[in-house]
This record gives sequence, structure tokens and C-alpha cells, in this order.
Amino acid sequence: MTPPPQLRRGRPLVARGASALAIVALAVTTAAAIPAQAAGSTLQEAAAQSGRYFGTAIAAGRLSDSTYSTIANREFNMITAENEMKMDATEPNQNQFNYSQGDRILNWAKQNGKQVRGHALAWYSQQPEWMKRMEGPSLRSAMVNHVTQVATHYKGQIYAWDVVNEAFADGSSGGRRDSNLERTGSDWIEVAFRAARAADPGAILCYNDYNIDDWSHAKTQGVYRMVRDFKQRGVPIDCVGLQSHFNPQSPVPANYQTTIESFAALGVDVQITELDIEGSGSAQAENFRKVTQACLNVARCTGITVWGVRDTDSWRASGTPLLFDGNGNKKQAYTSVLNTLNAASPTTPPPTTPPPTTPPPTTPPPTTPPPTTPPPTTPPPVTGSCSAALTIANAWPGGYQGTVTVTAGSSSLNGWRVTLPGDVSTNNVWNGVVSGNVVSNAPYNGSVGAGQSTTFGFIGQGSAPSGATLTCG
Ligand code: 9MR
Repeated sequence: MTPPPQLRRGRPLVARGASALAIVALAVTTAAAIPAQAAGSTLQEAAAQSGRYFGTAIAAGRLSDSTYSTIANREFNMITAENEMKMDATEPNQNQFNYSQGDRILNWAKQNGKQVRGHALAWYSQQPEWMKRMEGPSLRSAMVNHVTQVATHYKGQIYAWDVVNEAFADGSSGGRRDSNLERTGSDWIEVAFRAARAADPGAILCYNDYNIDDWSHAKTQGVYRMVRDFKQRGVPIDCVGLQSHFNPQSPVPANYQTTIESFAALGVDVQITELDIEGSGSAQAENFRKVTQACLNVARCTGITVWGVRDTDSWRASGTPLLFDGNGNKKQAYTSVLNTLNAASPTTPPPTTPPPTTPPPTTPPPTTPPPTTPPPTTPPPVTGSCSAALTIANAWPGGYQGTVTVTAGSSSLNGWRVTLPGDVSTNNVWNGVVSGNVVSNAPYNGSVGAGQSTTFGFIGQGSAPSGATLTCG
């Protein structure tokens, strides 16, 4: 049984308590000069007053610009790689991983005492060319391998991962976005989360998306239903990332806090992950204030990341959507955010790490059993004979990825069941349904013609078994 996430997340924010104490001490000794609660002179200090972080996206190529890196180092304590940890950057050729640029950002962050949000393990966009051409079970397997390898490379060093990015459709459907990943089966998202948890049990695992800020939007509701379902079924999700890219066509919604509260009430953290708001002057400052205040008003809104340092660093530079102008000067929006953070009560309870023995009060009790442990009913009879062969697709210290090929005999199968060797502990299976060490077909791959094959995959823990015999029937 997997412990609940609040027991697993052993990576608290850097020096939350320490900096809060330092701030209180400063406030006491200089009480005449500054109000007791207005101690932070940078965004990270001001956010730390209420136990939150304040972050930015960093582009590795800009770190040599000293104006950029000086501001980034001074103001922010959470770092997201803007592009360098994405799928195309980290696995340019299948199974050849390249962490050079991602590591540059990670190392800069570590050297400067900052934490890192990993972005992003699985996404329909920014896929490497080889992956764009893939579909079906081979893509599913490649996706799981990617999640596993990248999360393993960065194991222990990532505060939170955007495990899956932007999987829901815009518009009124409230459903999933079509993509090659979605076409591998809609369970791809939970499979990605399970693989990420297995690879780095200490990281907070997030689902991240844009246009899920307005509570009344169908897309927001679709994501909400997925997160509720994941929590009820024990899929390891800890957090929802609201990207929060705002402009006149997509303004800060009046019900933004309701959205944050509603997700938080499911028992997940909420992080504002890519904030930028087009505009200028006092109107822009007011919008930044609203977003900051909404986060501060919800205990489980644990931090805010802006999507770049200066306006000129932004992906939407013409909209001047950030907190520093092109010369690195603080904008009105900066002051507005800083003052809002500083006005937050330092006594606000820390948003993460609830007491380990008490489940979060807002988590609804699971109403359906996790899919990985169905009740021990007698499986339906399977007709036809089959054989099963295990190949090890990948192995790393402490785990491996197995692929099992199920082949029908001289008559077709209407379902299949494969018994894995007793010493194989599965915690993640795709294209199959696991119960104990028996994997049976998923709803969509039980029919196998005479002499034809289908495959399923799993992540095993420990060393890969050699010469394993599998029974199929
Ligand atoms: O800011 C990123 C930009 O440099 C890239 O060209 C772009 C490519 O897709 O991705 C931008 O970042 C996106 C983020 O990864 C996911 N949410 C939307 C962001 C803005 O497009």
C-alpha cells in the first residue's frame, strides 16, 4: 500500500522556518522603522513570511547575462527550466538522454540555494521528432521510459514535477486534448504519475495546464474531475499547477480564488506555475495583486512562479507581462506583489506537510478501490491458449521496465491472463490490469487473433529477472 503523499514528501521548502524566525527577529529589533509584518525586501523573502516560495522560469542561455542572473538570484527561490527539461531537450534521440542544459539550470539553482520545479515530463508539445512519429504501445512504452529516466536522473533534487502538461482540450468539451499520447489510451496520465512516483518518491507530482483558472470553464471542470478521480482511486497526484497566463482576451477571472480553493479541497497543493499578465502600470499591478492575494488566501496554495525575469525575457515580450522591465527595473507590478506578500500574516499555517498521522480533512474518503487492487473475484474464463514472453526494455539501479508479449495459439483469444514470476513486484502496468502478480488484458486488447500478439508493460522494482518463465492462460 502506498503511503499517502503527505507522508512521502520529504522535501520541505528551504529554510521556511528559519527565514520566518529571522524576519520576526529583524522586525522586533527594528520595530520602530518597519511594521512588524513587512519584512521582506525581495519577493522570496516576502513570500517566505507565510511559508511560500516565489519562483521564476530561467533560460540557461541567459544565465551569463549578469543583470538577469543578479535579479534572478536576489528575488527568487524556486526555479523552473523554461525549456531545458522538456522531452525534446532531454531525449533528443530515443533512449539517448541529454541533461546538459537542464543540469546547468539545476546546478545554478543549487549553488544559489534555490529549489527547482521540474518541467515537464510528458506533454503533447515539444516532443522530439522520433516521438512525434510514434503511436500506440510503442509510444506508451517510450513515454513511461522517458518519465522514469528523467525523474530518476533528477531524483532527490526536484521540489515538484509537472508530470503531465496541458492534456485537456480548450473550449466547451471539458475533455482531453487529442494527441498521440492520448491515443495510447486515456490512462496515459495516471501511468505517467505512477512512473514518476516510482522514480522519485520525494517529489511533489503536479498536473499543469493553462486556461484552468476560471472555475466556470469546462476545461477547469474537466481537470477538476480528473484530479478528484485520481485522489479517489489512489493515483499519486499531489498538486495542480495553474499556469495563469493572462491577457485582455484571457483576464484574471473574478472566481480565481474559488478555483484555487476547489482544487485544494481535493487534498492537493495548488501552485501558480507560469504567471504572466500582459499590460502596464496600475492596471497590471492590480491584476498581479489579485493573483497574489488569491494564493495567499488559500493555505494549500504553496507558491507562485512568474514565467521569466524581465519583460524582454518573456515568451510574450510585446505584452510586457512580467515584474521587471527590459532594463531590469522593478515595475509597479513588482511593488504590488511585494507589498501584498508582505501584508500576509506570518502566522498563516505552513501550507504543506500536514501532520503525518492526520489525513487532510478535505480529502474525501476513497469511494472506489484503487484500480491496481481489484477485489479478488474469479476472473472471467479465458478461451484459447497463449504464450507470454518477457523482455527487459530498460533497467536502472533499483528498477526496470518489462515488456511482455502475449501470443495467441492456434485459436483466437477473447481475453488473456499472464502470471508474472512471484518475485516481480509490479507497481505500474500499462495495457493491462494487474492484481497481485497476475496481469489480465485491458478492455481494449483482449481480442487477439490466432497466432497474433499484443503487449503490455510494467515497471518492476529491484533487479530485472533473468530467464523468467511466464504462464499465460
Ligand atoms: O516559454 C517557453 C518558450 O520559450 C517556448 O518556445 C515554448 C514552446 O512551446 O514554451 C514556452 O513555455 C510554455 C510552457 O512550457 C508551457 N506552458 C506555456 C508556456 C508558454 O508557451
